[in-house]
Amino acid sequence: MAKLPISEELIIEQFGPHSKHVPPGGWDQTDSQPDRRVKTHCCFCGQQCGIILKVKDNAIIGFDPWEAFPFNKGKLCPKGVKRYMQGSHPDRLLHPLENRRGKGYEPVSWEAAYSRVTSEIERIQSQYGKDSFAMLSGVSLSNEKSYLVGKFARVALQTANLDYNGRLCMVSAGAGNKKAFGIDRAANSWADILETDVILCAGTNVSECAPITTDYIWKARDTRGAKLIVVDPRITPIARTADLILPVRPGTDSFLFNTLLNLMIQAGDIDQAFIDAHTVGFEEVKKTVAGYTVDECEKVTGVPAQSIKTAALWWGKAKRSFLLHARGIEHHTKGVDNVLSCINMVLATGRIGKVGCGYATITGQGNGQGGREHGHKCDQLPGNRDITNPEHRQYISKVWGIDEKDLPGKGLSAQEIMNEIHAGKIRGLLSICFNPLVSLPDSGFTREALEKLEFYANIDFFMSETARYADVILPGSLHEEDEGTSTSAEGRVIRLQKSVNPPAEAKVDWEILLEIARRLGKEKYFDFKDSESMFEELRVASKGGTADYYGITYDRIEKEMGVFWPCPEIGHPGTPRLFEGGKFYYPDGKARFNVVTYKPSADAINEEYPIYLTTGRVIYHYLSGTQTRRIGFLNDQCPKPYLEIHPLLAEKYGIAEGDLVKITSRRDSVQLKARVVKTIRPDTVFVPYHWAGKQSINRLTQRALDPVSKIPEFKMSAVRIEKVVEKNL
Ligand SMILES: Nc1nc2c(c(=O)[nH]1)N[C@H]1C(S)=C(S)[C@@H](COP(=O)(O)OP(=O)(O)OC[C@H]3O[C@@H](n4cnc5c(=O)[nH]c(N)nc54)[C@H](O)[C@@H]3O)O[C@H]1N2
Ligand SMILES: Nc1nc2c(c(=O)[nH]1)N[C@H]1C(S)=C(S)[C@@H](COP(=O)(O)OP(=O)(O)OC[C@H]3O[C@@H](n4cnc5c(=O)[nH]c(N)nc54)[C@H](O)[C@@H]3O)O[C@H]1N2
Ligand code: SF4
Ligand SMILES: [Mo]
Repeated sequence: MAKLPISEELIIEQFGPHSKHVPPGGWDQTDSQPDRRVKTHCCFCGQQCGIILKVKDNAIIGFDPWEAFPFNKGKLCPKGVKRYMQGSHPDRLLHPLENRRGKGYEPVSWEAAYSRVTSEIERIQSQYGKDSFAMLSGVSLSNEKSYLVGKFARVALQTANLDYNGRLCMVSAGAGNKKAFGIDRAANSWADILETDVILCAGTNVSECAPITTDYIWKARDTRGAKLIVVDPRITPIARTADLILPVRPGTDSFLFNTLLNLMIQAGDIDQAFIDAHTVGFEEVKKTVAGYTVDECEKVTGVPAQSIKTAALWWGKAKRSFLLHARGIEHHTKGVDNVLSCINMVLATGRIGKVGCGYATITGQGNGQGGREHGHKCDQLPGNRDITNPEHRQYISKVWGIDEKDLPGKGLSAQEIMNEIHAGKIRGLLSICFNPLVSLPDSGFTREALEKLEFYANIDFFMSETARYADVILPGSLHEEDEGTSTSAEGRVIRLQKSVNPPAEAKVDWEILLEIARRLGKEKYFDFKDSESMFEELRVASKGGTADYYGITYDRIEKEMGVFWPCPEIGHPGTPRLFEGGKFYYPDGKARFNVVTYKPSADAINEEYPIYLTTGRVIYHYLSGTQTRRIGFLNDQCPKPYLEIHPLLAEKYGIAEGDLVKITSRRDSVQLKARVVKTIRPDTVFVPYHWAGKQSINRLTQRALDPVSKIPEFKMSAVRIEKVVEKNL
């Protein structure tokens, strides 16, 4: 049944305007003395900076730097500084709401909301089968909640179709890491960045997206003279301080990395002893990369030949090196290949598992690391176990007290779930901590899919754009309203402390899931009284898996300010640096080389669509923007998306700074103002993605997926542009 989502005006009328918000006690904090100071972590990115929240009554009124926390030592970026202003925002969802079909939303009792949710789950599943009801989750959630969601979907809903928003984020890196190393985590703590000589950042806007990492890179440069190489089609703030910029054409990274490796092999700059002792499969890779020449690389990637040679020389001759990458190389239909081509280079030079030598993908969301380990991925069970592996299934079934036959198998990934909703095969959806209407590609398609759902329940603390399509909205908890653990980009498991209670009738997220499970008759499997009891079960469930948390306890984390997994026993010190002594996580202890051959993007450039569009982030906003678009200061710095375009390309189309430009892909068009900058390739345009509706760049992106990781190709769409002549009104 098609539903009429309520209008923007109605939302504003009911929930108040965004961003015009003054916290209790006003902006001037000098009059308000806190009752308590709570040591916890930032709710936003995967750096998980330590922060001290100042609490008065049941409100966060400010923060202090937590200088003793070893990762950020008190430093914070603008989002961390302003995050405390969300809690008392007038848009905060305070009561369960029910959609009155075109007449807006009405508050209902929890009893009414719960009974609607459970009766719809039961109706849809009995009519169309268990898998016709799907669940989508997110990794802004703690480890405990991620674990609970995995168990809830498999045991309470008994559906195979559970996936998470990390599918749009960490999965190419995850699949590449597992294939090469047998484990999926940054190989080092960031302490090794400080000890290195060459740092290569591929497809990561470090200064805006992982701001504290900038500090590590700059320290290595200032104290050791470390060289910085940046691979990015844009000259981002970190690139402006680089020694060498490789301005790669979007989607061509594997060509570049294969060529770099070829040059190093030719120059004898590889570590044959390491390759022989600790790896498998080098000869095949060597044969393949032999076909990747500098001249060809220059043509395909657009990077000048001399820069390619310099990069190979610097990396090749270095004694110590550290490679960091993020979504710029991962958000592609061959994201996993791109990751593997980087890892091949790291392995061939043997610079991993040693002081100052390493490799890491920079995680995205707050719990982008822990959230990809404990079982809310469609193919995964806790401890990064495989849901198709009979032994893994047996082990987890035993921990959960269920019969292995009742444990669902591998389900569909996030985009595939949306495809099946669109096809009318999945009829019901429960989502928590995910805003797919803004964050999935091809949002016209996502909108059509959401309209087709027979029943949709959404757990969030704000009315996200996706929540507007829900039949029932359940008000959940902000980060500071619950406790638990999270795992940072470094692989450090840290403690989140509860600072305040959820306001009005809002509830802690996990309480909502436990109550639904109880009403579905599955209470005995969900006997949790608090986050710690969930963590205790998670420890056991992860034991013996590659992501082994068994030796980590709440107490230990607090005393040690974080523990690095794997940590298989209570007495184990944790593992800040993986692969020491060349020991990898395959039964034979060896790492795997993987043959990568360059393949072009799924969205071909041609005369009709001659320009590369890539998308990403700005420092002031976070993901789909539901949170940061509501924080006045952050929103004021960057209130709207824009089209970043080089002067040469702008001139070709008669576009000047501030002009309105229509951008059209094979899916749709949007109109945005031009920002003419010299810091981007002249064949490429960039748009940040944090906005919804007419301003959403995901109207233009494509649904094509990487065949292994199932990540969408956010970083490359073929588009055309034209100047819009604005009428004078
Ligand atoms: N301020 C802020 N910080 C964040 C977030 C946020 O929303 N806002 N989100 C967090 C999350 S979930 C994530 S995943 C991370 C993302 O962190 P990043 O991956 O660093 O950020 P992005 O902006 O997505 O993309 C990074 C860079 O990739 C480049 N790029 C585009 N196409 C290509 C290509 O084909 N090859 C190469 N080599 N580079 C390319 C872009 O120009 C961009 O500078 O940030 C985290 N931190
Ligand atoms: N074009 C383009 N699209 C992209 C990307 C890109 O680079 N370009 N990046 C992709 C990436 S890397 C990512 S990670 C995704 C992110 O995409 P999403 O996961 O959809 O983005 P979020 O804004 O984190 O949405 C999470 C929702 O959960 C809510 N939420 C946050 N914390 C909690 C919590 O603790 N409890 C509950 N109940 N709700 C919570 C927020 O209010 C928000 O509505 O977007 C992807 N989409
Ligand atoms: S770097 Fe990330 S974790 Fe640190 S304050 Fe900024 S958003 Fe928060
Ligand atoms: Mo992400």
